[in-house]
Amino acid sequence: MSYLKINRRELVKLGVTIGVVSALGAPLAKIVLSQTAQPVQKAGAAGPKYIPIYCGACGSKCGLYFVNSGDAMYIVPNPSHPQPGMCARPAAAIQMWGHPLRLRKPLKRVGQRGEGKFQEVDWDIALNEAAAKLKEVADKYGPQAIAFTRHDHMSWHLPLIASLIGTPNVIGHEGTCHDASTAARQVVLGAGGPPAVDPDYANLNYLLLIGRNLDAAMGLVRALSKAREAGAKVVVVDPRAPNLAFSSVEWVPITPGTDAALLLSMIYVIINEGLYDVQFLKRYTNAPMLVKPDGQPLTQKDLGQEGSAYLVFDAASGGFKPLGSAADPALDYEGDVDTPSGSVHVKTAFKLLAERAAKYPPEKAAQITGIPADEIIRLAREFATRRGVAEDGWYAAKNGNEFDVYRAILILNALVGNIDKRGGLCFQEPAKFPNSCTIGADKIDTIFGVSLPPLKAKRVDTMKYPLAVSSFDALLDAVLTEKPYPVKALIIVGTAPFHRDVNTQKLKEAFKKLDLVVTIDILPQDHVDWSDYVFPDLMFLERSEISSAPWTLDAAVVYSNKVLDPPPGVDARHALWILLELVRRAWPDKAALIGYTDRYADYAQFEAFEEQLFGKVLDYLSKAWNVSKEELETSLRTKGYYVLKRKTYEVRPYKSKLSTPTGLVEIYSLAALKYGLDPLPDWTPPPAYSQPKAPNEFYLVTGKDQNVSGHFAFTYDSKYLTERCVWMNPADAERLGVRDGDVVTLEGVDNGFAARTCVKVTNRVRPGVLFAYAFAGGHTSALVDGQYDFLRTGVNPQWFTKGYVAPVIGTAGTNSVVRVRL
Ligand SMILES: Nc1nc2c(c(=O)[nH]1)N[C@H]1C(S)=C(S)[C@@H](COP(=O)(O)OP(=O)(O)OC[C@H]3O[C@@H](n4cnc5c(=O)[nH]c(N)nc54)[C@H](O)[C@@H]3O)O[C@H]1N2
Ligand SMILES: Nc1nc2c(c(=O)[nH]1)N[C@H]1C(S)=C(S)[C@@H](COP(=O)(O)OP(=O)(O)OC[C@H]3O[C@@H](n4cnc5c(=O)[nH]c(N)nc54)[C@H](O)[C@@H]3O)O[C@H]1N2
Ligand code: SF4
Ligand SMILES: [Mo]
Repeated sequence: MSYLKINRRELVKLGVTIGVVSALGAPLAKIVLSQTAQPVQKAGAAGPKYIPIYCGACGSKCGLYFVNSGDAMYIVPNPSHPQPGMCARPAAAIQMWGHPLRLRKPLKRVGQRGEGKFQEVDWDIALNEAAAKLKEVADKYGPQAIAFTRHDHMSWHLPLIASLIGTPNVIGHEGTCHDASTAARQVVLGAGGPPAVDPDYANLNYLLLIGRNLDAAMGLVRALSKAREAGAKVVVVDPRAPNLAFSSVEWVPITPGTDAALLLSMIYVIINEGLYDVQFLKRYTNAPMLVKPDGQPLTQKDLGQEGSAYLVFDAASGGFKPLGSAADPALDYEGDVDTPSGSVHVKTAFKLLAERAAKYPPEKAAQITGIPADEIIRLAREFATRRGVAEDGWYAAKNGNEFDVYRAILILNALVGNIDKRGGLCFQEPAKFPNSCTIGADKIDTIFGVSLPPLKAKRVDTMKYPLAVSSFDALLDAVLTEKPYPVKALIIVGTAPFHRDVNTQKLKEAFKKLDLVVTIDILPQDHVDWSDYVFPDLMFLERSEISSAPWTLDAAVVYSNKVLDPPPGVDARHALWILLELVRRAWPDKAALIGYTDRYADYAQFEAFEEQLFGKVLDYLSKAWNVSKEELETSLRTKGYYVLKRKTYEVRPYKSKLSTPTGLVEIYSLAALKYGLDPLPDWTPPPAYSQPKAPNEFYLVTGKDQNVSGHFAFTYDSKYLTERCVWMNPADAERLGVRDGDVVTLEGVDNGFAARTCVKVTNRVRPGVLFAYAFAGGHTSALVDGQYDFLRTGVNPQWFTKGYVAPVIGTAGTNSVVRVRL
């Protein structure tokens, strides 16, 4: 198709000038819309031009069309896309694009860190100065003293950028997001991040959502609606009612931090009533594995035999057999085994799980969770008899005890044998999407085909939290204590630490101590005020991108076309260019290793580099899947996606082993044991905060819904759509004498921090609990002007957190306990 050959820069020409007024009547800056008049349908066809993009307003990457009808621009869902949903945020994307507060020029700090005083400087000046400082830090302390933090944006590129510099420290958001659920998926299922396994939403019969609201991934909501039309039941367990609870969904309000007690109690009921899938447990899990009193599995070595296989008791032969080879492995064997060093008392992992669950009979769990015992019994029976699937978690950093919650969730799915079956908890077909670089012990392979020297240092976070994907708190420790080694420069790309991370005070101390803070963002978030150099980035409509599709069980790649240039007055540049320019200006020889030369100092030339990189990804995928590069490219650019492989059910663990130590679903986790953790889940009172004691002390829980995210908070719509008051149950309000709209003081019980906020009295939150949206309130940047003062109202829930981080897992606790003063 000929239009594919046209340079995209030529496609994105500035065209019609339209004054835009938002749906809510708020005046916006006069917006000049780019006329990306490149038709996606055949030349000559009438009507609007649908250009496939994917949404960049959160990490879900829902498939959308950017529509240019000639005199209007809007965004609609792409119904044939593997992720065909759309929420309120992309609806406001054009508003975001022309946002009056968008960062417009590179900024250089002129006041103290935290003051938010800047002067606008030229790109060359800002890049040269920041690069010189980076080089100075690397020369003095070694390249590992430079660290990056990120969310999804640039997460694919940053390992390569950091590897060029020679630092391992790319430390993302996961410590306050999915570290705990990912660690659980890893040890129980041998799987990775949130999309690696997911409920088969379209085909499930009964869905249990625990602390998950689904406003977060619209494609899943669409898929789930199919199942609900066919009669599926949905239960949400949450201290507050998320939007989903406005439909026929059952809302089970739970006391925060007690989910593991509920789950273990459900496991207790299912085991006690014999509602579990015996064959699945025997064949595909390590439930029959025999465990010694010291917690270690019994092996052939213990019996003085050759080999090191884990052993089970085979009821068919009456002897001990290696796990996986017994005709009838007993689930509930317990007995004494003769070994060369004496008799050892062993029990099956299943028996140990049953004993653990027996600590939580429904009456006991009811006291802990606040959910009546008969409801727990009903939920357990429904779950087992309706072949339920319990969602495996996304945002998991709430109370500090979530590793056990998510292990118990995965075990619950395994108990009813609903793993990788149609309608069950399924493994995603891997898209085999390439990495920008693969970091090995003796070399780093890059997508450019060149290898880089190995890294000399280890990441400061995974040294401390070996099961973490990332744990930003460890980076703050390295800054503050210079241990395990000093970190002196931080580059913050598309993430907002003051609203993301716990312990605001510690964050400020670390910011003060750093030699260099660089921010690449689109808006004046709080941390901008603490930065030395601020670089304005493109927003997602202004760049093209390729990615694997996260929220489908199929293997698919998705593509987003660049559809707009930055509006006039916004001199924003691609974050990859900014990062590569920092590298090139500090270490031209290192940048040259991947062919990034001074030619690209001219930003107009950068698109050629981007195209080259896109070509490398296409080459890789076309080889990995044996599809023609042209077919792939055409589909991506014109449809926005390419489905590489449809989901095939019942492969893992039935036909291929899992990457757990036993190759099976591990209800008894050998990986946890290795790290000195309890191999079975248990409930512990939430370590992230002190329990509320006085009548005016409340749990403060947080979350999102479709109107809420770090940058949607900045839209004028958000002023009206996003509640910036804390939610309080009417019973509590009456007891305290608080009326709807009253302003109260919240005081952190663990850190004494106090702030004023209004109260929304609503029965959408459980008694004893307050709810506040993440990211929406309590913004502090001096660059937020009067028209956006609503951003300063409400509280930032992070202010009240203790800063707890769970050992080994690295997950932080974003919930807290606050005292309400009138
Ligand atoms: N609209 C919107 N969508 C997003 C994002 C966004 O910022 N805005 N961000 C994206 C990201 S990064 C992620 S990780 C996903 C997250 O998607 P989800 O995991 O669905 O996360 P939340 O939307 O925060 O929902 C968490 C829920 O947990 C509840 N909760 C808090 N404490 C407890 C507790 O102790 N027990 C139980 N059972 N529930 C509790 C909260 O009330 C909240 O309803 O969303 C993604 N999509
Ligand atoms: N209390 C509480 N804390 C939480 C959560 C919670 O629910 N409650 N959620 C947790 C979770 S799940 C996560 S993932 C983290 C998320 O925390 P963040 O990563 O801070 O959240 P985002 O909303 O993704 O932040 C987006 C940042 O990127 C910027 N941005 C948006 N688009 C672009 C772009 O195109 N380019 C660049 N360079 N910047 C851009 C925004 O201005 C903002 O600074 O917060 C965690 N912290
Ligand atoms: S859930 Fe909403 S914000 Fe996230 S990618 Fe989908 S449409 Fe965009
Ligand atoms: Mo997240």
